[in-house]
Amino acid sequence: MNILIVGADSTTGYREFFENFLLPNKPCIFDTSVTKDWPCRETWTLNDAPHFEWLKDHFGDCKVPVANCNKRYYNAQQKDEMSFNSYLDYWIDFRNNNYSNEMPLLYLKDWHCTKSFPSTSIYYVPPYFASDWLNEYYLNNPNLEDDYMFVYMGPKGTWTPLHADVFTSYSWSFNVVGKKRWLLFPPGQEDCLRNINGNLVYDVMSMDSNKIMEYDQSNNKIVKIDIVQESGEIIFVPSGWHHQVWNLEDTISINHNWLNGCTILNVWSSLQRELTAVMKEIKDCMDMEDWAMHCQIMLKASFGMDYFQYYELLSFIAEKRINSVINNVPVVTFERWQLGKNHCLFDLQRIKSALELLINDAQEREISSLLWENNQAHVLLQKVNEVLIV
Ligand SMILES: O=C(O)CCC(=O)C(=O)O
Ligand SMILES: [Fe+2]
Repeated sequence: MNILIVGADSTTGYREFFENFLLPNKPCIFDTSVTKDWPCRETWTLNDAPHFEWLKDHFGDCKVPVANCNKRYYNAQQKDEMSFNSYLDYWIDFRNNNYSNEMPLLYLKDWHCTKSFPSTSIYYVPPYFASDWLNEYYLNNPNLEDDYMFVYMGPKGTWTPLHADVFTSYSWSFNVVGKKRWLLFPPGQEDCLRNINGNLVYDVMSMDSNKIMEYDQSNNKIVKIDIVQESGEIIFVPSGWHHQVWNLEDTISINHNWLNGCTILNVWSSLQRELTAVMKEIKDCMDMEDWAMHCQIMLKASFGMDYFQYYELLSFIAEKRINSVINNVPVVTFERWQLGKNHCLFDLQRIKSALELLINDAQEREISSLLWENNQAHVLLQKVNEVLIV
């Protein structure tokens, strides 16, 4: 059963987006009006195709991560590094060879282009995505040398297997040029998209021909959104929605993974579920010294984040919001947007719930002393409560 995606444009207000999409966790597509003054729409494109010369001149020498769409590596595609110049040479060659099956199908993915070229003006983060704790945390901690702001580029036919985003985060994705087909499944529907071993399928098209796209094994209709995103449009992918994506033409896109107060408890549930799974997997070694620490290391490897980092993120955002409310100064994100007092109080409410859940869980698992010396988490919770009470 196809559900329709709702449209939005530059007249959509932040509050409208917050109430209609962020809080209810529903996808939407913003039309081209939102991105009309973005520099990359001019500089990165020529005659509705990638501007290969410009891209080579500006970024050619750097190394980029490239996935081979025909080589599976666990539930993703095998990735290697190559120089951007060689990747573009391959792409030009592939186009000239009419996208021949004889050639590999290479997709440049998860490239931290803005981080590598901070002084090149490429795009502006729209106001709708300004409350982004993940990138706020990383951009303010440059020593961590990471962020969740990416560029994807690939010829017609490149694709991304079925997945939900890292940490159950949101993503927003903008087509600089080209078209993408998105299949989006609301949370829970992924249970209809498993193979006989209970693992998520890698490619939904590999499932029992088209039938699986309409009905599951029990003959229930599968709910999905099947949509083509045009050049200049932005799609908002909500938290925990599984999706598979195809480039229908030569396509360049820019995307961020992000999370905030609306979805932090989803992130928490996934983190907690994953730790439980890890503990179960290695319960045989429970007597081992440092077992609890070992579980955190495995959690970091499988989920991308452990309890230490989750707490760091909460505490960083909490301190910034507390400072903002007490000193009456807005929080500025992406050097552009100001989060006012109400926003900060909303964030603190959600951080309070998240901290309470974390503290209780750590107590139940008897890992509080592993996570915190001197009761830091309680002290932070107390500070948050004091600001919320005033
Ligand atoms: O564009 C793609 O190939 C995948 C993008 C994606 O999965 C996302 O933005 O969450
Ligand atoms: Fe994704």
